[in-house]
Amino acid sequence: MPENSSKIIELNEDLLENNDRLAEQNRQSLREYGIKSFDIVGAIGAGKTAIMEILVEKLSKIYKILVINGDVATRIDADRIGQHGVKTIQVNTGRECALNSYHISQIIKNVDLNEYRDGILFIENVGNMICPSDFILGTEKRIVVVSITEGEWVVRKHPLLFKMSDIAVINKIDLIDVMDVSVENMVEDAKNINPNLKIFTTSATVGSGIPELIEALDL
Ligand SMILES: Nc1nc2c(ncn2[C@@H]2O[C@H](COP(=O)(O)OP(=O)(O)OP(=O)(O)O)[C@@H](O)[C@H]2O)c(=O)[nH]1
Ligand SMILES: [Mg+2]
Repeated sequence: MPENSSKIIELNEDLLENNDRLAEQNRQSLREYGIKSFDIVGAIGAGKTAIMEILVEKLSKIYKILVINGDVATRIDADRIGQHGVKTIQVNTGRECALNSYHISQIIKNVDLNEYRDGILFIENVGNMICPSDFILGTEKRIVVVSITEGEWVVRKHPLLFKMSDIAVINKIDLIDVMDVSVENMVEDAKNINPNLKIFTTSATVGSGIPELIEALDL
């Protein structure tokens, strides 16, 4: 192996090790304040923000909620969530295709976590099925969201993200009549990749499956 390649591999390993260490610190800090945390990963346009809008609308009546939205360039998602009356922080990642634990640690340092004591932190990652696999953020649970419009094979094609998640959501179920996909096969693929996954089929448009998803957050 050329010397440069081994240096690049070492650098990547360092990067991931640092990310894991910071993620653990994030986890500890959030636990200290009794904050339940969830990061939502998944395909571009699968409905991550739409689902979070419903969760925030329902849960903000009971809990203090902080939301971090990762996006390459805009603050559209943070503004959408902000309309539901909760505090949102937008992170623009520029050329980076996922949030990492450093982004979250910087926010945790600068926010008064006491304001969210015993509350909830939701983090929406950049829409991407590959990059977030490498970077844990230090949350209690990871939720992966895909939708039937990405095709029946979207689960099988991205096993890592499903392996690293606790909850899987298959969204846009209201479009089943116009999509030639088998939701049963998608669910089966997710189960085969990770037998511990809790799997939900939802429609953010009509709200189906959302009460079951909230139940699985174990708040
Ligand atoms: N029919 C239908 N449309 C949906 C559903 N969920 C979201 N959409 C639509 O899909 C589009 C994308 O939804 P978003 O919530 O922005 O998806 P996202 O995963 O947050 O997208 P990015 O943050 O850009 O990756 C929007 O036009 C939504 O209205 C659903 O359950 N059914
Ligand atoms: Mg979004």
